[in-house]
Amino acid sequence: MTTNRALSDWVAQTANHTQPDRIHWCDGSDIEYRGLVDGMLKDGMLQELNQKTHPNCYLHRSNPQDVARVEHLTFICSHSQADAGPNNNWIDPQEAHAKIDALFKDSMQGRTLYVIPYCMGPSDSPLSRCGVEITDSPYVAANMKLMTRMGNVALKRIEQDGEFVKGLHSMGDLNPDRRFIMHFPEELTIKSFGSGYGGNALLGKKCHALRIASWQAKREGWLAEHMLIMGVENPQGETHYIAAAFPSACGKTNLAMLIPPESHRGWKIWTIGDDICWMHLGEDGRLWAINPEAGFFGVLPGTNPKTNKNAYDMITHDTIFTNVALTRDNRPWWEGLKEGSPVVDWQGRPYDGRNGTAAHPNSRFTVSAQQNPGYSPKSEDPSGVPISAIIFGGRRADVAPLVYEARNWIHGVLMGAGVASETTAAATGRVGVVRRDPMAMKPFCGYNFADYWNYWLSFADKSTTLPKIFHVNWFRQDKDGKFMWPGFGENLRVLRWILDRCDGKARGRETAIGYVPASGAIDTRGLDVDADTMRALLEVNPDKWRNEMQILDEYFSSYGERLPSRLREAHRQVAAALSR
Ligand code: OXD
Ligand code: MN
Repeated sequence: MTTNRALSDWVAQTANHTQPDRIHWCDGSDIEYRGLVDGMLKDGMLQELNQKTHPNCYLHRSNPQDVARVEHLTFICSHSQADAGPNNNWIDPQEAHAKIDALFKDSMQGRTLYVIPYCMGPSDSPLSRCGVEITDSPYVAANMKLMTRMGNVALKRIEQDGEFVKGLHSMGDLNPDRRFIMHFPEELTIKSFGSGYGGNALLGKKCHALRIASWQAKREGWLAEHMLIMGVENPQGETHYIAAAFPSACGKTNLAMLIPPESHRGWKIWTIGDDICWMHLGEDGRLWAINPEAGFFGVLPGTNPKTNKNAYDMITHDTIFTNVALTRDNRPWWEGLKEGSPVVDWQGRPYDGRNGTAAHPNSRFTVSAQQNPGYSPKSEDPSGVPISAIIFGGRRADVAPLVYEARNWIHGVLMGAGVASETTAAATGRVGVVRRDPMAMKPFCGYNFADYWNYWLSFADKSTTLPKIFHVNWFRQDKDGKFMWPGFGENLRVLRWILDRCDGKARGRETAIGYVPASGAIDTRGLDVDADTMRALLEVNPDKWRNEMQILDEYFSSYGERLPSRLREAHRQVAAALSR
């Protein structure tokens, strides 16, 4: 089926080990997708939704024990434990292979083995990289068709390039005690067993495009980041591009698809990507970004025409819904939809409000990016787009101001390394506790964070035209627990200040932690946010910040001697400024 010997040998060995009934090489065609869907409708893996209101939309109900990423079962198996770092779970690669290979033995009996060649990024871009996922899940194959450039187009490139990331996946019996997501960066290999959940099973996404790619990027001189990419077009028709990192389920998809409010006629937002960003240093010293993905695997709760009209519109057809509730007329439903009401919950039980939420808090849609009304044609540009500003953000009820700007690249790396956020339902575990999530990469960096920060810092030596770095917090609350900033479309006002700062046009006020907008520098005309609230949103409280820097210091010390001295020094400077 392929001229690439390494690939055909690997498929043969895997089939021999896992003993599937059939082997199917995915070509990526629409006919093939239809066949996958029909097969799953027949065996109950998918269920048809109301085809009048939602043509070609289907519901998948996952095993209730398998609804999110499982960070405690995710491992980076580099040769040296120090290379994986305190930020990752680690097992010796030999031991890891032995452990997981034993689980794969005969695991595909009675099933079809799908070979899925995929390309992360435009298939003609030198910035793209390919992979092949072997899986026994038709749900994974169908999702990969929506999420990546999949099939013949990728196989052709693999045959030209020779190199590809190997990803082996089997559902096993979905027993959480026999579930592991293992990464072997030095071998460009992923092995994932026992979960069908997107982040654990669609191996092109978190496993390849972040964990393996972050390691590969360091080796090759680029950056693989957990960032959305968006274009902001002003009324003069000029578009500037922003890359923004937020922890999971903190609104990256909403920001990437922002609809300008009424007060901002003439502005337009273009979406390049909502989750992952690969950036390369161009000859002009700027960072050029591509979205390696071709689709969205988005969080549903909270999505409605007010919060994200483009997402709401794009998922009315040709979409796979996972773990949503159903209305009486068989339409998908989730909390925050603001229309209809559920009669069946995400587990297929009659909904009576007594068994928790109707949709799972991490219920998802999978859809091709082409369906987004704001999809940027630049997403297909092999050169990518030049990034003017990098934004870091977290979900913080307190401490972090609405927006502030780093003094320089090194300070910006400190800002990114200091990201902390309240946890969400995207991963198993408690929701709402503040945890450190540097660059929003805590679950996704494929190597030691100390080395990763050092690598980020090294860009300061390579270019003088890097993007400016900012931090935002849309989630600051007042003493009654009410969000102070309206968010959503109004976030454009903050993006405008950011881009104007990049252009040297907006006023900033220097504080110990960086520049915040000077009074009146953020346009609040027509907004129901008074001057006192604005002051509170931009407040930098020295006591709270001294405490924040102390906690960050303790966190940094867990990286020991490997912590880059430039980061230590940047931290010392901010701490000193706070004590003045
Ligand atoms: C995601 C995540 O699914 O970050 O994008 O969990
Ligand atoms: Mn994500």
